[in-house]
Amino acid sequence: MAAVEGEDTRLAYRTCPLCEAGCGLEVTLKSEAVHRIRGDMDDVFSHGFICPKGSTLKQLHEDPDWHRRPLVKRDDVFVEVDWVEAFATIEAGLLPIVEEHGRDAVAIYLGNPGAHCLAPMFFNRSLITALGTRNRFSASTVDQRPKEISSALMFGSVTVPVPDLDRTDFIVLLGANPYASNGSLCTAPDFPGRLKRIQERGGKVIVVDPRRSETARDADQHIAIRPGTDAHLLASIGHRLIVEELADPANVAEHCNGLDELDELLAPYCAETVGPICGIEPEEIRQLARDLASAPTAAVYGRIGTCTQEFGTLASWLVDIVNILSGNLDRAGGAMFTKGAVGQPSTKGEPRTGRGFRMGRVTSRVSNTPEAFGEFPVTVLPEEIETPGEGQVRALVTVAGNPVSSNPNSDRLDAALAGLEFMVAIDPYVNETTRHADVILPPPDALQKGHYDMALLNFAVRNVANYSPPVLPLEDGQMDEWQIMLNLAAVFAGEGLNADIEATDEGVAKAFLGSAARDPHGNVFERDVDEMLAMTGNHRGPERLLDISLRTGPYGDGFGIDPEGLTLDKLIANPHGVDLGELRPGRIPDNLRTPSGKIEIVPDKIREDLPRLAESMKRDRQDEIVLVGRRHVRSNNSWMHNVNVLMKGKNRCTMQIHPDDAGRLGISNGSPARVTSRVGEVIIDAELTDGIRPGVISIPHGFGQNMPGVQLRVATEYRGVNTNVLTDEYFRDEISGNIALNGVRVTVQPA
Ligand SMILES: Nc1nc2c(c(=O)[nH]1)N[C@H]1C(S)=C(S)[C@@H](COP(=O)(O)OP(=O)(O)OC[C@H]3O[C@@H](n4cnc5c(=O)[nH]c(N)nc54)[C@H](O)[C@@H]3O)O[C@H]1N2
Ligand SMILES: Nc1nc2c(c(=O)[nH]1)N[C@H]1C(S)=C(S)[C@@H](COP(=O)(O)OP(=O)(O)OC[C@H]3O[C@@H](n4cnc5c(=O)[nH]c(N)nc54)[C@H](O)[C@@H]3O)O[C@H]1N2
Ligand code: SF4
Ligand SMILES: [Mo]
Repeated sequence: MAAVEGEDTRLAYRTCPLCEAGCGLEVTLKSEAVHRIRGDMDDVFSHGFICPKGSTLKQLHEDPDWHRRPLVKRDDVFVEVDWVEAFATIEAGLLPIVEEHGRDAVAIYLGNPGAHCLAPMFFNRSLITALGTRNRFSASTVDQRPKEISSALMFGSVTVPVPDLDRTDFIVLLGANPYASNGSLCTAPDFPGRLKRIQERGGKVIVVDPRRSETARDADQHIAIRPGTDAHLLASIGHRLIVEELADPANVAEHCNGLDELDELLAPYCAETVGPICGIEPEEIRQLARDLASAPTAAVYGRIGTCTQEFGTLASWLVDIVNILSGNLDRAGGAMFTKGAVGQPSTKGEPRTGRGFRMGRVTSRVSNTPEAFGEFPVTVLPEEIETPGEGQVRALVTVAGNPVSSNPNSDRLDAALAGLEFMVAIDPYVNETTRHADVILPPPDALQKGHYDMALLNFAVRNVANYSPPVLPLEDGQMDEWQIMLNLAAVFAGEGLNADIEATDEGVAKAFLGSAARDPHGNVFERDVDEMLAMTGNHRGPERLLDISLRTGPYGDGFGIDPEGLTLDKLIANPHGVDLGELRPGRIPDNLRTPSGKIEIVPDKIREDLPRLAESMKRDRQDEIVLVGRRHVRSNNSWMHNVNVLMKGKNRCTMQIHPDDAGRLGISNGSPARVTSRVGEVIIDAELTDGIRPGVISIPHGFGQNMPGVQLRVATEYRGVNTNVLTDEYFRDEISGNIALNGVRVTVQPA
């Protein structure tokens, strides 16, 4: 914080928590009120870049619908109460359910903003442990779970390679539209600018997307693929690289198990067969393989369109397979591994070995769906609530999640939530989901919380560390998010309302230190926990845990061993971030955590699922109309539609349809259309555009706040519908159980 201009004006710096880009913001305050927010020109990573959402931390802070005090529902109406009463209501409502029906009767759902927020990142675990339920769910299974699984199977931990945007000569983006999303599982502020610079230095950008997205429009080549067929395309590229002897995985070959199996496994996917399935000319597939192989460096990158589809895990796996075959894995300009400052699994423990990854240790009660990473896919949440019997879910806790909007078959889930015996939400808003809650515990807004993008900086295209302290203090009556979480955990654990959360917090800190001190490969092996704890000074809560994680991480000061190393105080002294340099090649094999110490090229789960892919080639897709999603830069999943400045302009919640389809179906531009799937129906304005492939319609998600009981005065006025009324919880990726939001079969008629 530096003093500037007038006496009561000050500047503060804050990393934007809204999306994965993590842009640096410069906040100008006048008389302690937010005056202006713009890009921080001195940020070591974003250099001033900002999108239209970044400055709206001000509007979020001032939003009258963002609650500051707890809400309790009485006679169907939410009333403000103090914190003691809120926790007492939870104790009285939830504990009897646990006593009578056991801990599995309470489910927990963790939502997306929690991955951008320090308190949930550090203390979700405490909540889960205190709840002791097996019924754990998160937004990960409407998102990136297939990629997490494919990489964990191959590399032994969630070690996701990212395209080396700043050095690559050739990038293929599948199912990603970073011009709107600003990137995902690839943290890169100003992703669009980084793509343009690839072209400026003579490189090529190829976009594979059923829509001519904003990113596709500026690309050198756009391949309008049929939704859900990316795995076929990638298998075909892999096959081509092998048969034309273009494959050259030399740099990692000695660290791979099972490379030679690929010849046979990919054999069915010759371009002639696959072309008509993907709706791509066979020669275009062959040429793409050759271009990939001949580019000096190249990276293939797949995101939400390749994950949230029928073959999500196979497609995610094949992205890495093609990068390996083309010789671009773990190489400058290729697909590389970030080394985050807050220890990733791939920088902890013994290098080149580990326990590897296992899933399915338990299966869900109703449909026997396997867990992964301790969670069941959300696709089974409704059946777990609806189906009577021992272990039935009767209560729900949500943390930063809006499943009624973001999960498939929303009408079914919405009805299931209405039937719960008790529900608690840690959430600022009364929205589609939290209107079902009995108690809502609102966290402070982003400007009132410290921030470090712990999860996403592990997928960054540069190694960077940046911490932002809170810009504004809590108001009277507000509680910090981590204190909300620890108080709630105490209630769950039966410790009542007078639990000593300072002691719990210290216990967690000691556990962190203890685990670091037990790692013979770490930098504080056998050090004294109390001595290290004392060195964390006055930091408490997530800040103290962050300090510990930084100091015991790969760039850490090791509690005094390396005075140049990172500490939280060092980050506080560097408000524009600390640049730890470009990604370095040669991370393999040290970052592998498979039992074999090798990259498992064909994990069993993958081998078992490949026949399903082959079988799907027989399917007749000719007359289908399928649904895909899209994002807009002024929107953020479901929860920023209450920000007036972002919602201005023409209706964005439209059904994009190709004019040929529209003509055949009798639908005209701007007129309402009725879209029907196996599970539901919406009526939505049609937008005719030749920027979408025939046979495909696109509807963005996150709209449809106009439901009884929702208290969002801007969002409820917006003309939008919830596309997840159409998505089908039983149309999912086999291995992960992740929802297939893209490629959903629908019928379209004039309304
Ligand atoms: N059809 C379709 N559906 C999709 C997608 C799609 O592409 N198409 N995308 C999917 C993806 S990728 C994702 S990640 C999910 C997101 O799914 P969810 O995480 O379930 O939903 P969000 O819309 O992100 O809602 C976030 C909730 O967190 C609250 N919130 C905001 N800030 C905070 C905070 O600081 N603390 C707390 N405690 N709460 C906060 C908001 O009020 C809101 O209720 O949606 C998925 N759904
Ligand atoms: N402005 C904004 N930014 C966001 C978000 C937001 O809601 N708004 N959400 C954030 C979150 S939680 C996430 S996970 C990321 C997601 O970031 P991205 O993965 O970039 O997501 P989208 O922008 O939805 O782009 C997905 C693209 O996939 C295409 N697609 C659909 N089906 C298929 C298919 O089968 N194959 C192929 N090849 N393409 C397909 C769609 O047409 C679309 O253009 O964005 C994050 N950033
Ligand atoms: S791109 Fe993402 S991180 Fe950057 S300002 Fe926009 S919302 Fe914030
Ligand atoms: Mo997401």
